[in-house]
Amino acid sequence: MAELTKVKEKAEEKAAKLADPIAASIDPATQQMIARAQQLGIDTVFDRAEQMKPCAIGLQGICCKNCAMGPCRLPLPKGGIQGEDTRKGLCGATANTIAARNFIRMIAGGAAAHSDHGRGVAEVFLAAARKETDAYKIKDTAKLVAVAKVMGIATTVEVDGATQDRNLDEIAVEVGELALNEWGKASGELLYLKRAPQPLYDKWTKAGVKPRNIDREIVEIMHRTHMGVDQDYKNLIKQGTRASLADGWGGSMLATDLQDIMFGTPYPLQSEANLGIMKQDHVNIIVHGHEPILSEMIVAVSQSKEMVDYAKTKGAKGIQLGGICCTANEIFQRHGVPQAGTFLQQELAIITGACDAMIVDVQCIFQNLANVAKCFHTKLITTHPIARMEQDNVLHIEFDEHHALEDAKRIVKIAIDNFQNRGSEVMIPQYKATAIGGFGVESIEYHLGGTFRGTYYTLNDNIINGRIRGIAGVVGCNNARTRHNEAHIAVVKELIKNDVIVLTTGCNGIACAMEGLLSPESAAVFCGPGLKEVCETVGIPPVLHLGSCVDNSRILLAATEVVKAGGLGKDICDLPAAGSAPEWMSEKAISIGQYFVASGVYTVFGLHLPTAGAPVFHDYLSNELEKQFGGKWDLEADPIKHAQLMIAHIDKKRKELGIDKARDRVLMDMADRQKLEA
Ligand code: SF4
Ligand code: MSK
Repeated sequence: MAELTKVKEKAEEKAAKLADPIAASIDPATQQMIARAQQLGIDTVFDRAEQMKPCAIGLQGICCKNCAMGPCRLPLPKGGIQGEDTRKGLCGATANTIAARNFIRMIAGGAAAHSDHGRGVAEVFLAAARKETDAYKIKDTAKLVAVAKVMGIATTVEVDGATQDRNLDEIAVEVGELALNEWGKASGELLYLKRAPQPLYDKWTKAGVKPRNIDREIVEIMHRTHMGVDQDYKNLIKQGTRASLADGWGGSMLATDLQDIMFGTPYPLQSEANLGIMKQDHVNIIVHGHEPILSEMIVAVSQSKEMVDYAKTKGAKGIQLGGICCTANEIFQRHGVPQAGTFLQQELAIITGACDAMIVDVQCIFQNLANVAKCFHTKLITTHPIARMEQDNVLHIEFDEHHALEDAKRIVKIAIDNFQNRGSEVMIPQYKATAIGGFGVESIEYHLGGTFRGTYYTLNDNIINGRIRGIAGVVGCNNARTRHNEAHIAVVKELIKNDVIVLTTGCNGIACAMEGLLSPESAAVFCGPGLKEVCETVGIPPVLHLGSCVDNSRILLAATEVVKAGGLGKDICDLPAAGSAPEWMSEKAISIGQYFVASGVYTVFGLHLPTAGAPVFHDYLSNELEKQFGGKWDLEADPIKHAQLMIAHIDKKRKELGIDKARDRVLMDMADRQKLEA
């Protein structure tokens, strides 16, 4: 506790700059834990956001540090640009060039993160297919065959004139090899681009943005944005588009498919969300990060009788597993493991004093976790070779698919052994909500599709008749520069109130779970009459949880299925649909935003965009991209206006499709029916 005293002293020095817990989050568990941290003298991201303000020039995307003659900073003149924009860096780079370079470097970072995750999955998949590991298996053979067909792999053979199913092991090896090849193949284009509606594929061809392989597009961004290379913001964003498509229709989509085949395609199941899922009398293990390669093994081991019995020998009643960030989404959608919290709650999970181990892999992990863990008994364990921490209280246990179960056992055992070391500083906030997760392209088809048609017919029908006004994908992070979860929840509630069904992933999914919006009962409370009727008839929540950040690819495929089912246009951009990231913070969000836009989706971000300092480039993202792909970027920090922009776009599309009148009729019919019932 010497460490705790030291941190307390430091925090006292800064006492004036601590966050106001109520202003920092809408979530009572988070408010309680921020106050608890402050009482213990431990700083959290909420306090640090008070103590350090962002750089206004960087925020607008107009600082270049791509060579040692800079950083060159190009602030907007007071009163805005009058006449010609004469701002330039030492080399002459304009604000548009600088903002475009920075923007596509963010895409490169985001696409690299998703795609490297995907590559890791593909490598483990191939090892499983070749039976080089006992820990990972091919679980969903129906999805294996479906994916093989998409990849053009034969799934049947002719034997003596008769057609027979091919050996699944052989198919799996071919799928693994072909998938892995997508990262570095020498020629051609990504295999999955053909999954898009034909008009969209044709737009990509015309614009010259079809990705050649995943790695190449990311590397090319780094080359083009090197000092003195690409100096045309239009050409720069063209490469940004190509790399983002390599993410959405490449690395992320492959990650989702291969994970589903290995770990099971999600189907709806019930769980709980928020810090209150942690239990005082259990060993609490929190898994945080992104890759299910790790978390799947931790789930398997911590649920084993051997480990539960072992926990009991140490005085615990059992093992409580919980997730943070997208790892939470992964194990929630496939196993119903509760979600402990969103991105901004990671430090707070340790500050409960009841976290016996936090196991992390890659992405969205605060380095400050190590400092917080020092104040408690918590074992912080890094597991990935590319993501280590310098602090000496962090254990590194490298996870390897060839001995994954042994690694997982070792880690879970460390957590159990640590249970007895808990101090008296335990405070678990008693807040949690019931949540249903595990929706996907397949389960939406099952719940909302026609039983006989096997398509999205019923969903389309309900959109056409106006009970469902439209579809929104609301996704993405928390950001400590705005009140935790406020915009997430306000945007989603405004959408469902207006009969827009919401598909959610990432930390928005966890925020909605914490708020009770992933329960079917929430339809009666929060939805407009049309959506409420559909949800109650089918028994689904108005907000469908589709998984983690890489699972945004499920939204692309669900939109494609809606197009295929007919009646709502010929391309994704024809649909009454919109995308949103109300509290974004990561580079991955920019990559996702760009591939949504390039797939025809009107996409609104909250907070700000790092393009405000380059109005011409900003305008290009908003208006010119729409001419090429039918989708466009927009920005609105106010959550209600943000949702209203999406609804206005949905209504515009309904009008273009000629189904705007149907909605008026349906709502009139509903009212008439209610009158009759009364
Ligand atoms: Fe400045 Fe040009 Fe160097 Fe960027 S590349 S830091 S704008 S000189
Ligand atoms: S975890 S990328 S904070 S959604 Fe995928 Fe959440 Fe954003 Fe990380």
